[in-house]
Amino acid sequence: MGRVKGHGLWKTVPVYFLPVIILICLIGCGKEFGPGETEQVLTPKDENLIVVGVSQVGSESMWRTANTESVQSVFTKENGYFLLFDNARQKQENQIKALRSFISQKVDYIVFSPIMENGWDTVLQEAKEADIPVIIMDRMVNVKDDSLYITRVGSDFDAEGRCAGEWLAEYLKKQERAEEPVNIVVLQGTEGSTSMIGRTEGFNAIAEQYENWNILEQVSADYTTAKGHEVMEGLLMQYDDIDVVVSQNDDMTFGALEAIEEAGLTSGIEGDIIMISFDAVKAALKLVQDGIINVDIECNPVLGEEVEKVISALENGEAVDKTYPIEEKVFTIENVGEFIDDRTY
Ligand code: GYE
Repeated sequence: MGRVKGHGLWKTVPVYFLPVIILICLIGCGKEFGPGETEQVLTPKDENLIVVGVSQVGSESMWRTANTESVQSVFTKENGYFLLFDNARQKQENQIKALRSFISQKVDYIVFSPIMENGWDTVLQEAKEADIPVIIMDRMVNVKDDSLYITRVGSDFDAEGRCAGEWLAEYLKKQERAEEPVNIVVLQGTEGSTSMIGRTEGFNAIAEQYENWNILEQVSADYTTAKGHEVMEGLLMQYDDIDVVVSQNDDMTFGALEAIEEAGLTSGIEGDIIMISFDAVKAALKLVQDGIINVDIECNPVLGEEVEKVISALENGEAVDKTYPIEEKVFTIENVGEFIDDRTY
């Protein structure tokens, strides 16, 4: 009674130990990690590896996948690193959990791309108290004390938004539509994220200069194709006179293009709607080449190498800058041919 039936050792194992045994097996066998859970560090110190905890936003877009690959290809054992990678699946609470787990595992560095700007003061203070340098990648944090992070490696999203506005102004001029009323809808990225805020503010700063530009709506579609489709479908039902769609990433653009087609409309150079996109992943550049997307503002996801340079500089006791700007281009049918073959993502 009260014992597992069977032979040998099992006879001596009390039934109430079973859940513990199952748990040990699960921890031992599992390779998949849920949100906030990270792979266990075994003995990286013995191997003299630098332990880097990376907290990623999610896998919402092609840009994000390319960014993840860039980080994973740099922080390898061959390069002297032990990478702890966590995917927060677009939830800030998962990201906070991941950061706390990195702190308790005493990683050497934390690298993270914050889902949204606000809400990081406490956990970053904890990292600071644990003496763990934090490097912000891609989106930014809004913290009172900027000593809570060492540096940020990422794009100037405001400049990207301005590029989109400036391109539109030039395009309308060339088309001799500069004086006509222009109705614009904006598909925004994840609410409260730096890339969404910057691209919105940058574009609006240019739009304000043109009285005939009329922004009908700015709606978040969370940087995904599914939401881009859904939001665009709604907008097309609401308005029958949309001239321009500004979609803050390519994935939402793909969804919006589906909705436009379903509504019996066309986009691009010869189309009914001018399509402006951001990121410039290869699949979108093909659509630029085909004249379906008018312009794609580049946002470079290949940030791993730059982040690694910061860490090696810190390892060598060198000073690092507070920001690392990234160079970016604007792609239209005129220049896309020169670049598309080299695009790896
Ligand atoms: O544009 C989008 C992604 O923050 C720059 O996030 C990043 C954005 C990127 O999911 O595709």
